[in-house]
Amino acid sequence: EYKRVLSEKAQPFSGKKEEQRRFLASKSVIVETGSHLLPKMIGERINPTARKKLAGSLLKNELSYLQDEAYMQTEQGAHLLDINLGLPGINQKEMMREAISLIQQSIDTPLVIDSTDPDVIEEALRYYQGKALINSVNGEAASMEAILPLAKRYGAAIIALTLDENGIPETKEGRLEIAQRIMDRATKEGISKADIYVDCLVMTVGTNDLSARETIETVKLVKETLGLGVVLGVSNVSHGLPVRGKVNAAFLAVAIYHGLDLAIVNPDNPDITNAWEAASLIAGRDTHAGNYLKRNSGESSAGSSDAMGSDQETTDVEAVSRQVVRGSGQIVKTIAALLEEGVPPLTIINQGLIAGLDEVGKKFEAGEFYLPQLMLSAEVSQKAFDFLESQLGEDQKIASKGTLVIGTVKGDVHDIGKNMVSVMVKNHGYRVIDLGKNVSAEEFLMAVKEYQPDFVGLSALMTTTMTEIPEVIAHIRKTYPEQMFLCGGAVVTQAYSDQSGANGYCRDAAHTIRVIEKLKEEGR
Ligand code: THG
Repeated sequence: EYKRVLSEKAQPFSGKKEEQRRFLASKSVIVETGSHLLPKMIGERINPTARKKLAGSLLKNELSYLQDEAYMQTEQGAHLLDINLGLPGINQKEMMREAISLIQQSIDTPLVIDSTDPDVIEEALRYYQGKALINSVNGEAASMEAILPLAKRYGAAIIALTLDENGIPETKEGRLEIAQRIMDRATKEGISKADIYVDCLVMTVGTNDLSARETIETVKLVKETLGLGVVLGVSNVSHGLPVRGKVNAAFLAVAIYHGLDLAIVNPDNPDITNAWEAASLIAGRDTHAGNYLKRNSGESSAGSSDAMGSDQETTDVEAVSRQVVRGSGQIVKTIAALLEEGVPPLTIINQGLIAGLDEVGKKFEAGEFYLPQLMLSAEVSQKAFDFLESQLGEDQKIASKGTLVIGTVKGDVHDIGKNMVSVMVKNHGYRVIDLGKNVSAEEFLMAVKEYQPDFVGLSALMTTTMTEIPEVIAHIRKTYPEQMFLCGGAVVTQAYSDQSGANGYCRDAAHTIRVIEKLKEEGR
């Protein structure tokens, strides 16, 4: 059984879905890769050519430095570790065997076997427990003949370098052709397409302005036409330049946006790990910002626990409330079981859903939860409400606690805050009529006529549009002097709300619920 699963489940992504899922593994950790998943970092530091200190220790036959590097890179966020022991003057085969054995005794991180010598690669594969990644094979016949049968025999995945006896093609078409050649040969050998990662080859922008662009274009082309995984040795891009981290980080971000599966990087560099986190989020590869929040807020994402199967818990009403807090997709299943047991829907709503939302609201106000978590909980409880409604007969419909007409005032097109309020209020058992954004005073008036709401919510996010708030209130009160108003939005303050004649100022979605309940209490 696997102790940890570093990967996520397949998840929605606007880009093209891969045909097959791809995995690499140690004996206890599986890493799933894919252009819609978090890109995975391969720690590059076990490489004596580039790191003189490591070279020195290996020449003295000391492996403790190597072991420390393996451990530290894992701590710093590496999902995989590249093991390169290419150093004149050492018995590489023997050293590889010892290094693999030592590392996998103490560290769970799956390994990437980096050697040009097929004998060394085979020795590593024999001792490695898991699904390794071979770094690498290239388009030369001799390389393919030596490496591909090894990959097949040991069930390993391969990195396919897009170069051959003629060197590195300048253009993306040239590199694609080599990738295609290696793929054809590998599949003939019985290797799955899911086990091939194409290295599109990074060259320094220090000598050619367009080299990084060509590599990114190659990534796009390989993904589109071959549907293979893609890997890049990121730090090559800045060779010969000062302050290399800046260049590496920007390049990594662009590559991540275009679907890079694996990045060979130094995870000790915050430029790199920051770019990795943020670019993954921007690229839509970090579900509900789970990874970003985990690394930047102490609280882990609500949704991330799903993959761990921790939702298999007792079915009681408190479980529903915990699932709202966590944003668990299992909630409908739990509610179905509770209904089956005869628990009344209203109990599920009040002690489960609403209790959970209150908790989320508190965490948000305390700064422990962030917007993506609030959104996720709102989505999950909306799903739960819809399900509960669908299970009730016509005569049993849940009585609404009241009606809110809400909209963003004229001239203002920012509606994220308003949308949050809308969902939260709906989830608390109110009917919500959302008029959208850029809503005129006249449109608000028409809605009041039609729905006779308990509250009208006015949202404004800009200083230039917030002056609409008192105008709308005055306009409607000409016809409905008793109408209650709520207002809020980035620039709106309690003082401005009072001055505008609103009945309640709402700081955020969670606060809105409290304001509404208080106004209702007072109205009785
Ligand atoms: N593709 C594939 N494999 C690769 C590469 C690639 N393996 C090797 C290399 N490129 C990626 N690995 C490293 C490892 C260490 C360093 C860079 C790349 C490194 N470089 C510092 C430098 O160049 O300034 C040296 C620092 C030092 O001397 O300590 O550390 O592209 N498939």
